Amino acid sequence: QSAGQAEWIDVLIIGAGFGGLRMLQECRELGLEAIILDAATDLGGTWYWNRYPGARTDTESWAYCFYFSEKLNEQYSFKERYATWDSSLDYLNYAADALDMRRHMRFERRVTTARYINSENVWEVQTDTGETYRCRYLVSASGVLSVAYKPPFKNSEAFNGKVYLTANWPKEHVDFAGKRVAVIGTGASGVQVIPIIAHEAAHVTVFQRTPNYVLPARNAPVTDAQQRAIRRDFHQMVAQCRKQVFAFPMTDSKVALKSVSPEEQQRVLERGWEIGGFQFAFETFNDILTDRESNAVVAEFVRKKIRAIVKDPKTAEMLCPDYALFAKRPPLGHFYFETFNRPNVNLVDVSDDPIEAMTATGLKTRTREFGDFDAVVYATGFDGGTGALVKIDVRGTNNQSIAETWRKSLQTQFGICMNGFPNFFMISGPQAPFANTPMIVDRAVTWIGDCIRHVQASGDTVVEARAEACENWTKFVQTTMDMTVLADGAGVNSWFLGKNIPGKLQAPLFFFGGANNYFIELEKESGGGFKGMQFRRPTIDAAA
Ligand code: NA7
Repeated sequence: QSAGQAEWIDVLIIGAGFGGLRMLQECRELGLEAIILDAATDLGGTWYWNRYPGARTDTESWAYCFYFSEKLNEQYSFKERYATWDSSLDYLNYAADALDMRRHMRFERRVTTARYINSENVWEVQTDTGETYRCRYLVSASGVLSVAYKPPFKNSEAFNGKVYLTANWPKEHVDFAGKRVAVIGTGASGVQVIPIIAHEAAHVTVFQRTPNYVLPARNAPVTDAQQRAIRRDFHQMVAQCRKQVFAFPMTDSKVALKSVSPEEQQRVLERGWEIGGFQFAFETFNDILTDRESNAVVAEFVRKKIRAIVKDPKTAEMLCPDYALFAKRPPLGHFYFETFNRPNVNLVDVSDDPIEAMTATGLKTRTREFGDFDAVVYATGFDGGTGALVKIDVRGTNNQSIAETWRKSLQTQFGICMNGFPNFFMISGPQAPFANTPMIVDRAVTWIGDCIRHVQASGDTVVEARAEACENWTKFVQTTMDMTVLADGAGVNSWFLGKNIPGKLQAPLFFFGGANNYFIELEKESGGGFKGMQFRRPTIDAAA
């Protein structure tokens, strides 16, 4: 297809999840024509794909929303403390209809290439359906965790039973009744799916490589009184999220664990454990992520809880992590540890005896064989942060590819834009915070909108991050990471550091200096006239 047949659009957005929809809204305010392309058959992003039983948010539902319209949320009823995947989809569908967004979305189109043409200052984008688009601004809202990782076990086709991936769950109901099921992986997805499958299946064997600090979610229905309070306190909630280190609707403790007696430490932690959720980590003490000794006290508290819940001492020990709490992302559990007390559930530790191959009836580790399974569920994670964009052939000013660039070094300005890739923005790109996603998205999109307004006001048409600004942000991402126990993730396959994907660049994929501080940095940059950005006219190609 020649460029002559390309469709022109001011802004092309990749991905119809929270990020894409929020960006569409911003484009309207900017007066720019925008469309969203998505590979799925419908909107939803993460919540379109991750429809496994038990999938839900780990952020309170009423704070996992669009923040730009109080009215939008006023007319919506949040059902539970944590929204299930279908409730999240319901909310996104409700918002898309209420804001008449659907006509700007095109589905079943996977973006395959995106090329910046210097002389024309346009992005040319192609899809797997053979369409070509040309746009002034290209915005990726392709997701932080959208490319599923399935370990390449030998003979993976050999298994005769059913194979499921939590990150690409079938739309049809999967019936596990009477079935013998293997689940591989005990990250946030495994922790959610295991208790539900265990209720239904004849037997579940859980293959665990690294145990996790699973914190009790303490889910509950939202009562009418709570619903009224949610509506009444909307602005307070938004302000609270903006001030919190992970953009959650909670207030960070001002007390250091070290500053109080051991008795007081236990009392506060007990209370946090009862409240559940990430309040356990943030509303209790303020030095859990930064002080190794304080962290060790909390880690031991969780291990004691695991030993108290899980009746078989050997299983309990296998479930106890021995690294710093938060070196890996702690999942929220819905009776996760209790599940191991069921007679139809057993745990297999594969940390020193890795899974190597599939067989007709199950799998083989280096020294053992496990068979007799009707189904294998992979809950084995994602190629996080950079995965989705690396899959697209994105090329910047010198025809350099994003994948090649990131193989050598990852440098961005706020995880939003890069040097050498003009008029290209990422929503929740690598080096942005990993936190309450809709809030990170909201702040990033506000910044992108302001940046585009700045372009429009300046009379220039090209904007790109300065190399020096990207270097500075990258250093800041590393320094702040090193100040926390998250740096310990290097030893425990943390996907925060790219450690879970063989051959991937090992670097912090996220900014952990605090979502609250991130928002301040964004405002400083936009309020100060975007000093880290370069605004100019298009480069005229000498050969043209
Ligand atoms: P995670 O947190 O990356 O979990 C993946 C799990 O799969 C984890 O327990 C891995 O063990 C395990 N895994 C991966 N490869 C293997 C092999 N080869 N053998 C055995 N076990 C393996 O992904 P999730 O989907 O659970 O959660 C991702 C995020 O999505 C979550 O934090 C939320 O924010 C939403 P490992 O720990 O690497 O030893």
